[in-house]
Amino acid sequence: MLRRIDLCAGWDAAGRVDGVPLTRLLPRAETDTHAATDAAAALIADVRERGVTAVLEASQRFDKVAPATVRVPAEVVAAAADRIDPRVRAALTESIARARAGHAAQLPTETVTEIAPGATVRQRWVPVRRVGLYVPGGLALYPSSVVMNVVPAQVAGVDAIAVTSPPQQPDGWPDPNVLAACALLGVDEVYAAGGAQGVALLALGGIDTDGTPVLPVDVITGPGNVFVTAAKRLLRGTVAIDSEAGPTEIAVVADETADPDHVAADLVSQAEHDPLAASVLITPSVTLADAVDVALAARVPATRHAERVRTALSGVQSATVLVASLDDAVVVADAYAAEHLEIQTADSAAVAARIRSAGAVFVGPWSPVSLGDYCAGSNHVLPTSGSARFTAGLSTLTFLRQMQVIDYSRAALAEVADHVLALSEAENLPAHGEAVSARFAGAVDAVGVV
Ligand code: HSO
Ligand code: ZN
Repeated sequence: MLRRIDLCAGWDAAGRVDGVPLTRLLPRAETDTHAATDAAAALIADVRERGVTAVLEASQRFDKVAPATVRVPAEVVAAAADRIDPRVRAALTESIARARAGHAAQLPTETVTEIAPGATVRQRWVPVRRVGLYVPGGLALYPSSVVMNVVPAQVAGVDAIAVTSPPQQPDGWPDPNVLAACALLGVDEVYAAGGAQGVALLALGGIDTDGTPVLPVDVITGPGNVFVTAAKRLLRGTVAIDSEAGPTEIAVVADETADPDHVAADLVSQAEHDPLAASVLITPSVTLADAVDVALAARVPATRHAERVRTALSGVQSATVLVASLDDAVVVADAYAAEHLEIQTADSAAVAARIRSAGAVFVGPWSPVSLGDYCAGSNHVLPTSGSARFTAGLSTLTFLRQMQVIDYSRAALAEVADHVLALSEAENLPAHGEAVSARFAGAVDAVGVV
C-alpha cells in the first residue's frame, strides 16, 4: 500500500547515502508556491487599494458568495452557539478547558537579573495588542482550529482577537460550528473572508460596507491553503505571522510491538485532510510494515474520504521507511522533522526523549495524533515541511514579545564606563562613549572617565 524506501544499509558519518543527503531520500513533496504567490500578491494589492470592496469581490469569485458585510453580525455569531449540536458543544467546551490548562503552562515568568551591584536587566513578556486568526474552510471545517488559535492568544493576554474564515453558508457567513466555537470562546469580532483576501483584510484593515472600520492586526496566525500561506508570507513585516502550516504530516516510529491496525488508523487519520497530506511509517520491522499494509488495504476503502486518503497515501510524500534499528529510526525521524510524530515502540517514552525535531510528539499506544488535534491540551497548529528543525508550533509565546528593561545606578554605570568607551572607540562611534562620559564630566569618583 505504502511505497517503501529501504535505508537498512544506513548512511555515512555526514548523513549521506552515495553522496545524497538523508533528507533528500525521505518522502517529501516539493511545493511550488510561485503561482500561489503571484495570485496572492495581486489580491493583496487589490485589498490595499480598494479595501473591503476587493475582499467581497474576491469572495464572490472564489467562494461563489459574498456576505452583506464583511463582519459577521454579533447576533449571528451568538445564534450559532445556541444552535450547535450539544455533543459538539460539550466537546468544544472540554477542548477549550484542556487547551487553557496546557497553554497556561507555557507562560514565561518575568525575571530580574542583578548583573552587578545596582545593575539590573529585567525580562518582561508583553502581549501584542491585536491578533488575527485565520480559520480555514474547504475540504474540512475546523472549529477545533478556532480553539487552537484563540486559546493561546487569550492566555497570552492580547487586547483584541479577530477571526476570519471563508464564506460557507448561502448568506455568506462562515461555517456555523466555526461561529459557535468563536462564541464559546468569547470572540465576537468575526469576519467572513477566506484565502489571500482574508489574510489581507486582517493585515491591512478597511471600512466595511456599513461604514464600520476593520482595524488592522499585529499578528496573523492559523493554517490555510497555499494562497493563505503565500499571503501570510508576503505580509510578513507588515504583521508577524506564525510558522507555516502546509499540508498535514504524520510520521510513526514503530517496532514489532506496535498494533499494525492502530498504526494504519493513525496514518489514514491525517491522510483524510488533504490529497497532499503525508503519512510516513519509520520502522526496523518488515513484519510490522507488511502488517500495516494489510491493515491499510482494509481501512482505506472503508473510510468516508477513501479517494482523498488513497491519493495521499500513494503520493510521493508518503512511504514506509525501513531502517536497520530503532536508533536509525530516531535519526530518520529527526531528519524528517515531522509535524506530528508518533512513537509506538516497546519503550516509547525513552525513544521519544531522544527526538529533537518534530512539531509535536505523541508517546505510546494511547496518544494518537487525532487526540492532539482536538482534546489533548496541546496545540494542533504545528510546523510542517521539515520546518520543525528550526521552529515551533503555535503557543502563548507566539503572542508575546520579550522586552528587556535596563536599570543601572550611577555607580553601576561608572563601574563599566571605561569598557563602553573602549568599544565605542573600537567601532569608531565616539558619540556612544561620550553619552557615558558626559554623565561623569568633572567627577573624581568615576575611574577612567574624568
Ligand atoms: N491535523 C491538523 C489539525 C486538525 N485535525 C484539525 C483535525 N482538525 C493539523 O495539525
Ligand atoms: Zn488532523
